[in-house]
Amino acid sequence: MNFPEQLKFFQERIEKHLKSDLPDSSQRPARLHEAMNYSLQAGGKRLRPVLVLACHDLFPGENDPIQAALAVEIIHTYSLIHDDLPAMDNSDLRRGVPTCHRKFDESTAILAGDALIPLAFELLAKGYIHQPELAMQLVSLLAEAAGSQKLVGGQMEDLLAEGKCPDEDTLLFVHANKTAAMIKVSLLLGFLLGKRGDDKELFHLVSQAGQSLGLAFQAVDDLLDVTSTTETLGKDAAHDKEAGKMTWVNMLGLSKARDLAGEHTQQALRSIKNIGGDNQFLLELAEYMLRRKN
Ligand code: GRG
Repeated sequence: MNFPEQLKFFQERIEKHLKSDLPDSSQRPARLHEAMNYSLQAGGKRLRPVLVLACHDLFPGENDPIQAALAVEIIHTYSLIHDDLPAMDNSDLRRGVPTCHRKFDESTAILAGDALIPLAFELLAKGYIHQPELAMQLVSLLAEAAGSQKLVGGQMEDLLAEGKCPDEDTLLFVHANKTAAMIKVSLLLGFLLGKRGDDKELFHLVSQAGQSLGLAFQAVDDLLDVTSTTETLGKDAAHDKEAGKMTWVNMLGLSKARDLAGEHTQQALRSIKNIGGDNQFLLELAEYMLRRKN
Protein backbone atom coordinates (compact mmCIF):
# COMPACT_ATOMS: atom_id res chain seq x y z
CA MET A 1 0.00 0.00 0.00
CA ASN A 2 1.23 3.51 -0.73
CA PHE A 3 0.99 6.29 1.89
CA PRO A 4 -2.54 7.59 1.07
CA GLU A 5 -3.91 4.03 0.90
CA GLN A 6 -2.31 3.08 4.20
CA LEU A 7 -3.57 6.28 5.87
CA LYS A 8 -7.09 5.61 4.59
CA PHE A 9 -6.87 2.00 5.77
CA PHE A 10 -5.93 3.10 9.30
CA GLN A 11 -8.57 5.85 9.36
CA GLU A 12 -11.33 3.49 8.21
CA ARG A 13 -10.35 0.94 10.83
CA ILE A 14 -10.54 3.61 13.52
CA GLU A 15 -13.94 4.90 12.28
CA LYS A 16 -15.32 1.38 12.25
CA HIS A 17 -14.25 0.65 15.82
CA LEU A 18 -15.39 4.05 17.09
CA LYS A 19 -18.84 2.98 15.91
CA SER A 20 -18.82 -0.63 17.03
CA ASP A 21 -16.87 -0.63 20.32
CA LEU A 22 -18.57 2.20 22.23
CA PRO A 23 -21.95 2.48 23.94
CA ASP A 24 -24.43 3.38 21.21
CA SER A 25 -26.84 6.29 21.32
CA SER A 26 -29.82 4.11 22.26
CA GLN A 27 -28.26 3.25 25.64
CA ARG A 28 -29.64 5.08 28.62
CA PRO A 29 -29.13 7.98 29.15
CA ALA A 30 -29.57 8.31 25.40
CA ARG A 31 -28.86 12.05 25.35
CA LEU A 32 -25.45 11.57 26.97
CA HIS A 33 -24.42 8.78 24.60
CA GLU A 34 -25.76 10.74 21.67
CA ALA A 35 -23.56 13.71 22.62
CA MET A 36 -20.49 11.49 23.13
CA ASN A 37 -21.02 9.80 19.77
CA TYR A 38 -21.82 13.10 18.05
CA SER A 39 -18.42 14.54 18.91
CA LEU A 40 -16.52 11.31 18.39
CA GLN A 41 -18.04 10.67 15.01
CA ALA A 42 -17.91 14.24 13.74
CA GLY A 43 -14.78 13.32 11.84
CA GLY A 44 -11.41 14.82 12.56
CA LYS A 45 -8.15 13.69 11.09
CA ARG A 46 -7.68 10.85 13.59
CA LEU A 47 -3.97 11.63 13.68
CA ARG A 48 -3.37 10.43 17.21
CA PRO A 49 -4.96 6.98 16.76
CA VAL A 50 -3.22 6.68 13.36
CA LEU A 51 0.05 7.34 15.20
CA VAL A 52 -0.75 4.50 17.61
CA LEU A 53 -1.38 2.06 14.75
CA ALA A 54 1.61 3.29 12.74
CA CYS A 55 4.01 3.06 15.67
CA HIS A 56 2.80 -0.44 16.49
CA ASP A 57 3.52 -1.39 12.88
CA LEU A 58 7.18 -0.37 13.20
CA PHE A 59 7.70 -3.72 14.95
CA PRO A 60 4.34 -5.47 14.58
CA GLY A 61 3.58 -8.12 17.16
CA GLU A 62 0.68 -10.20 18.40
CA ASN A 63 -1.15 -7.35 20.15
CA ASP A 64 -3.93 -5.49 18.40
CA PRO A 65 -3.31 -1.77 19.02
CA ILE A 66 -6.86 -0.69 18.11
CA GLN A 67 -8.15 -0.32 21.69
CA ALA A 68 -5.18 1.91 22.53
CA ALA A 69 -5.87 3.91 19.36
CA LEU A 70 -9.50 4.41 20.42
CA ALA A 71 -8.44 5.40 23.93
CA VAL A 72 -6.22 8.27 22.74
CA GLU A 73 -8.86 9.53 20.30
CA ILE A 74 -11.45 9.47 23.08
CA ILE A 75 -9.25 11.51 25.45
CA HIS A 76 -8.46 13.92 22.61
CA THR A 77 -12.17 14.32 21.80
CA TYR A 78 -13.07 14.99 25.43
CA SER A 79 -10.39 17.70 25.51
CA LEU A 80 -11.85 19.32 22.39
CA ILE A 81 -15.40 19.26 23.82
CA HIS A 82 -14.25 20.92 27.04
CA ASP A 83 -11.92 23.33 25.24
CA ASP A 84 -14.85 24.57 23.16
CA LEU A 85 -17.07 25.33 26.18
CA PRO A 86 -18.10 28.93 26.93
CA ALA A 87 -15.88 28.91 30.04
CA MET A 88 -12.87 28.11 27.86
CA ASP A 89 -12.63 28.99 24.17
CA ASN A 90 -16.36 29.47 23.61
CA SER A 91 -16.23 28.04 20.08
CA ASP A 92 -19.22 27.42 17.83
CA LEU A 93 -17.63 25.11 15.30
CA ARG A 94 -15.51 21.98 15.62
CA ARG A 95 -14.68 19.37 13.01
CA GLY A 96 -16.90 21.26 10.58
CA VAL A 97 -20.05 20.95 12.68
CA PRO A 98 -21.53 22.83 15.67
CA THR A 99 -19.59 22.20 18.89
CA CYS A 100 -21.08 19.75 21.37
CA HIS A 101 -22.51 22.47 23.66
CA ARG A 102 -24.06 24.27 20.67
CA LYS A 103 -25.64 21.09 19.33
CA PHE A 104 -26.84 19.90 22.77
CA ASP A 105 -26.33 22.25 25.72
CA GLU A 106 -23.56 23.15 28.09
CA SER A 107 -24.33 20.63 30.83
CA THR A 108 -24.65 17.79 28.34
CA ALA A 109 -21.32 18.75 26.73
CA ILE A 110 -19.57 18.85 30.12
CA LEU A 111 -20.96 15.42 30.99
CA ALA A 112 -20.14 13.98 27.55
CA GLY A 113 -16.51 15.08 28.03
CA ASP A 114 -16.49 13.74 31.59
CA ALA A 115 -17.86 10.36 30.50
CA LEU A 116 -15.28 10.00 27.73
CA ILE A 117 -12.36 10.09 30.20
CA PRO A 118 -13.15 6.86 32.11
CA LEU A 119 -14.29 5.23 28.88
CA ALA A 120 -10.77 5.59 27.47
CA PHE A 121 -9.22 3.89 30.49
CA GLU A 122 -11.89 1.19 30.50
CA LEU A 123 -11.02 0.33 26.89
CA LEU A 124 -7.33 0.09 27.74
CA ALA A 125 -7.87 -1.98 30.89
CA LYS A 126 -10.31 -4.39 29.25
CA GLY A 127 -8.57 -4.46 25.87
CA TYR A 128 -5.26 -5.65 27.32
CA ILE A 129 -6.54 -7.49 30.39
CA HIS A 130 -4.63 -10.64 29.44
CA GLN A 131 -1.36 -8.77 29.88
CA PRO A 132 -1.97 -6.91 33.15
CA GLU A 133 1.51 -5.42 33.37
CA LEU A 134 1.32 -4.02 29.88
CA ALA A 135 -2.23 -2.76 30.51
CA MET A 136 -1.02 -0.97 33.66
CA GLN A 137 1.81 0.63 31.71
CA LEU A 138 -0.56 1.88 29.00
CA VAL A 139 -3.09 3.18 31.53
CA SER A 140 -0.46 4.96 33.56
CA LEU A 141 1.21 6.60 30.53
CA LEU A 142 -2.10 7.84 29.15
CA ALA A 143 -3.21 9.07 32.58
CA GLU A 144 0.04 10.98 32.93
CA ALA A 145 -0.24 12.52 29.46
CA ALA A 146 -3.83 13.61 30.12
CA GLY A 147 -3.17 14.85 33.65
CA SER A 148 -2.46 18.03 35.56
CA GLN A 149 1.17 18.27 34.49
CA LYS A 150 0.57 17.60 30.79
CA LEU A 151 -2.70 18.06 28.84
CA VAL A 152 -4.75 19.74 31.56
CA GLY A 153 -1.73 21.62 32.92
CA GLY A 154 -0.90 22.91 29.44
CA GLN A 155 -4.48 24.04 28.99
CA MET A 156 -4.36 25.83 32.37
CA GLU A 157 -1.24 27.79 31.46
CA ASP A 158 -2.66 28.50 28.00
CA LEU A 159 -5.72 30.11 29.58
CA LEU A 160 -3.61 32.01 32.14
CA ALA A 161 -1.41 33.38 29.35
CA GLU A 162 -4.28 34.82 27.29
CA GLY A 163 -3.76 38.50 26.59
CA LYS A 164 -0.29 38.46 28.17
CA CYS A 165 2.95 39.47 26.48
CA PRO A 166 4.34 36.33 24.76
CA ASP A 167 7.24 34.63 26.52
CA GLU A 168 9.13 31.62 25.29
CA ASP A 169 9.08 29.65 28.53
CA THR A 170 5.28 29.75 28.74
CA LEU A 171 4.84 29.00 25.07
CA LEU A 172 7.12 25.98 25.27
CA PHE A 173 5.35 24.71 28.39
CA VAL A 174 1.91 25.08 26.78
CA HIS A 175 2.92 23.44 23.51
CA ALA A 176 4.85 20.60 25.12
CA ASN A 177 2.00 19.76 27.46
CA LYS A 178 -1.26 20.81 25.84
CA THR A 179 -0.31 19.37 22.45
CA ALA A 180 2.89 17.33 22.30
CA ALA A 181 2.13 15.11 25.31
CA MET A 182 -0.89 13.47 23.63
CA ILE A 183 1.00 13.01 20.36
CA LYS A 184 3.98 11.54 22.18
CA VAL A 185 1.86 9.13 24.21
CA SER A 186 0.10 7.98 21.03
CA LEU A 187 3.45 6.88 19.61
CA LEU A 188 4.51 5.33 22.91
CA LEU A 189 1.34 3.27 23.33
CA GLY A 190 1.68 1.91 19.79
CA PHE A 191 5.35 1.14 20.37
CA LEU A 192 4.75 -0.64 23.69
CA LEU A 193 2.19 -2.90 22.02
CA GLY A 194 4.70 -3.91 19.35
CA LYS A 195 7.31 -6.67 19.40
CA ARG A 196 10.14 -4.45 20.67
CA GLY A 197 8.02 -2.75 23.33
CA ASP A 198 10.41 -3.65 26.15
CA ASP A 199 13.46 -2.07 24.49
CA LYS A 200 14.30 0.95 26.72
CA GLU A 201 16.60 2.60 24.19
CA LEU A 202 13.97 2.47 21.47
CA PHE A 203 11.37 3.76 23.94
CA HIS A 204 13.54 6.83 24.47
CA LEU A 205 13.87 7.41 20.71
CA VAL A 206 10.11 7.03 20.22
CA SER A 207 9.58 9.52 23.00
CA GLN A 208 11.90 12.02 21.30
CA ALA A 209 10.15 11.51 17.95
CA GLY A 210 6.79 12.13 19.63
CA GLN A 211 7.99 15.31 21.30
CA SER A 212 9.34 16.78 18.05
CA LEU A 213 6.27 15.71 16.09
CA GLY A 214 4.02 17.29 18.72
CA LEU A 215 5.91 20.58 18.70
CA ALA A 216 5.84 20.63 14.89
CA PHE A 217 2.11 19.90 14.96
CA GLN A 218 1.41 22.87 17.25
CA ALA A 219 3.63 25.21 15.21
CA VAL A 220 1.62 24.22 12.10
CA ASP A 221 -1.60 24.75 14.06
CA ASP A 222 -0.48 28.29 14.95
CA LEU A 223 0.30 28.95 11.27
CA LEU A 224 -3.01 27.56 10.00
CA ASP A 225 -4.94 29.74 12.44
CA VAL A 226 -3.73 32.82 10.55
CA THR A 227 -3.29 31.46 7.02
CA SER A 228 -6.38 29.28 6.58
CA THR A 229 -10.14 29.75 6.60
CA THR A 230 -12.88 28.59 8.94
CA GLU A 231 -14.27 26.46 6.12
CA THR A 232 -11.00 24.60 5.53
CA LEU A 233 -10.18 24.25 9.22
CA GLY A 234 -13.65 23.14 10.29
CA LYS A 235 -13.14 25.35 13.37
CA ASP A 236 -12.97 29.11 13.84
CA ALA A 237 -9.97 30.61 12.00
CA ALA A 238 -8.13 33.64 13.47
CA HIS A 239 -9.29 32.36 16.83
CA ASP A 240 -5.86 32.63 18.48
CA LYS A 241 -5.52 36.31 17.64
CA GLU A 242 -9.05 37.14 18.79
CA ALA A 243 -8.56 35.26 22.05
CA GLY A 244 -5.15 36.89 22.61
CA LYS A 245 -3.42 33.48 22.61
CA MET A 246 0.32 33.19 22.79
CA THR A 247 1.51 31.55 19.56
CA TRP A 248 4.74 31.19 17.63
CA VAL A 249 3.25 33.39 14.92
CA ASN A 250 2.66 36.36 17.22
CA MET A 251 5.99 35.79 18.92
CA LEU A 252 8.23 35.18 15.89
CA GLY A 253 6.19 36.16 12.83
CA LEU A 254 4.96 33.89 10.04
CA SER A 255 8.24 33.13 8.36
CA LYS A 256 10.15 32.12 11.50
CA ALA A 257 7.17 30.13 12.77
CA ARG A 258 7.23 28.25 9.47
CA ASP A 259 10.96 27.57 9.86
CA LEU A 260 10.36 26.28 13.36
CA ALA A 261 7.67 23.84 12.18
CA GLY A 262 10.15 22.60 9.54
CA GLU A 263 12.97 22.22 12.08
CA HIS A 264 10.84 20.21 14.53
CA THR A 265 9.69 18.00 11.65
CA GLN A 266 13.30 17.40 10.57
CA GLN A 267 14.14 16.46 14.13
CA ALA A 268 11.19 14.05 14.23
CA LEU A 269 12.30 12.49 10.93
CA ARG A 270 15.81 11.93 12.31
CA SER A 271 14.41 10.22 15.42
CA ILE A 272 12.05 8.05 13.36
CA LYS A 273 14.96 6.98 11.13
CA ASN A 274 16.99 6.11 14.23
CA ILE A 275 14.14 3.97 15.56
CA GLY A 276 14.33 1.86 12.40
CA GLY A 277 11.83 -0.94 11.85
CA ASP A 278 9.21 -0.61 9.16
CA ASN A 279 9.23 3.18 9.39
CA GLN A 280 8.33 4.33 5.86
CA PHE A 281 4.71 5.18 6.69
CA LEU A 282 5.65 7.07 9.86
CA LEU A 283 8.25 9.11 7.96
CA GLU A 284 5.66 10.06 5.35
CA LEU A 285 3.11 10.80 8.07
CA ALA A 286 5.51 13.28 9.72
CA GLU A 287 5.84 15.13 6.40
CA TYR A 288 2.09 14.97 5.82
CA MET A 289 1.51 16.54 9.25
CA LEU A 290 3.76 19.43 8.26
CA ARG A 291 1.95 19.96 4.94
CA ARG A 292 -1.58 19.52 6.34
CA LYS A 293 -4.23 22.07 5.46
CA ASN A 294 -6.50 21.60 8.46
C1 GRG B 1 -9.87 21.05 28.02
C2 GRG B 1 -8.18 19.66 29.28
C3 GRG B 1 -8.54 20.43 28.11
C4 GRG B 1 -7.63 20.53 27.13
C5 GRG B 1 -7.89 21.18 25.86
C6 GRG B 1 -7.24 20.06 22.81
C7 GRG B 1 -7.06 21.25 23.60
C8 GRG B 1 -6.66 21.13 25.04
C9 GRG B 1 -7.31 22.44 23.10
C10 GRG B 1 -7.77 22.65 21.70
C11 GRG B 1 -7.10 23.83 21.13
C12 GRG B 1 -5.75 23.52 20.60
C13 GRG B 1 -5.20 24.43 19.59
C14 GRG B 1 -5.08 22.49 21.04
C15 GRG B 1 -3.81 22.05 20.58
C16 GRG B 1 -3.97 20.70 20.10
C17 GRG B 1 -4.75 20.70 18.85
C18 GRG B 1 -4.21 21.45 17.72
C19 GRG B 1 -5.86 20.05 18.81
C20 GRG B 1 -6.64 19.85 17.56
O1 GRG B 1 -6.20 18.62 17.07
P1 GRG B 1 -6.48 18.12 15.60
O2 GRG B 1 -6.13 19.22 14.63
O3 GRG B 1 -8.04 17.94 15.63
O4 GRG B 1 -5.78 16.83 15.42
P2 GRG B 1 -8.96 16.84 14.92
O5 GRG B 1 -10.33 17.45 14.96
O6 GRG B 1 -8.46 16.62 13.52
O7 GRG B 1 -8.86 15.62 15.77
